[in-house]
Amino acid sequence: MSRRLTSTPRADGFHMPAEWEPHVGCWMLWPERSDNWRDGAKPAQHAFAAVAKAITQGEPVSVCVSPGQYLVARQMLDPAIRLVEMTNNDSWIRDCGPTFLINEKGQVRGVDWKFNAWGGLDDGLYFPWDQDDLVGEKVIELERVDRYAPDFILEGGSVDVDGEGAVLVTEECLLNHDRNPDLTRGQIEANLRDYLGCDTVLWLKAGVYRDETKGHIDNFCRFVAPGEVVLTWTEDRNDPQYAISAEALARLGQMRDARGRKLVVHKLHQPAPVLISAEEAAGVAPVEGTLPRMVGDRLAASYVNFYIGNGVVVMPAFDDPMDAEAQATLGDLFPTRQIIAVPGREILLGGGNIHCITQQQPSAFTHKSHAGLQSAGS
Ligand code: KQY
Repeated sequence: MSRRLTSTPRADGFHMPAEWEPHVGCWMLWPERSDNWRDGAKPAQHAFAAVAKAITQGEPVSVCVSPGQYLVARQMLDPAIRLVEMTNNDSWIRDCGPTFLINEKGQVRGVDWKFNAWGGLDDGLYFPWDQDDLVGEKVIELERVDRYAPDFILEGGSVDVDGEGAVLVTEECLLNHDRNPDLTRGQIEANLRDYLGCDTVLWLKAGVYRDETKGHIDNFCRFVAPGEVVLTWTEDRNDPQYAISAEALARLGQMRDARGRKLVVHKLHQPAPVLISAEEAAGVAPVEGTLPRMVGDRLAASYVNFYIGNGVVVMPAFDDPMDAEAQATLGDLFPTRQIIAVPGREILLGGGNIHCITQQQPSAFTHKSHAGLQSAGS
């Protein structure tokens, strides 16, 4: 059974662990809408299947799929992957799914945020989003964990935690008029503290150039260890990304995390600009209310959009000379994990990448704080 709780995770001793902590599994949603994914979503489905297969090397994967796509997905996905029938509007479970929390006693709970498709009626990316808004609650119920459901619009890709009290966010996203226009910066910070169990909110100004989420941190700057972050980077001063990343680097240099550490910043050089081709644009069915895909539009390609799974890091590749450098950097940062590069262009064409289509479920019983109890046999 899953109860709706009216207290807060912070008051109850729960917090969001870092992504590199152990997982019991990973959740995904199956893409199908032809107004966002080209060619009836077939190329994207192959890309999602490759991501799911890579993650299964270290943890079980559950893919939620609409009734009409069940047999298609079953045939395309590795047999080890669990399929769960679930109505949806699109496939970005990082953003519409739950955020799982843990406590020191080996318990897990979920936060079921409100979701408005990255901007609601004002400038959301599609309409409607009502089924996506139910995904968090449904996943939490399937896992039979208790649920917090704050009156707060938040996408999982707009926050990144170190599991030790710090959360990274951007002003471009969290303070955007299209998310929680009635809340002040202070009230938004209070919600992050209360529902992620964090102490320190670290604000960057903006995210990746032309990111349609309007500033998601998970495409721009992420924790890779306590006190260490990766930042998307370019040396090309004529690229609009340069000023954004340089400004972030300066801010990061002034910050201290919740434990008082200065941050070490690792640069991940972006690939050459990825532009939508004529063939790609022609493959998307334009629908009123869905963000159109126009020839020549630049996509927010970034290597920062990787998933940290048990034993693996799954990163997007763009068929670019920088792919190998990014893979080597991530290998240095995660020396105990296999770095698996999966083609990311088809996912990027839909507006995000590997991190955006995945949602980890942490394992409280293997959490470091619980290790003593475990070895004592309880
Ligand atoms: O987290 C993301 N990057 C999701 C982007 C949504 C795109 C919808 N077209």
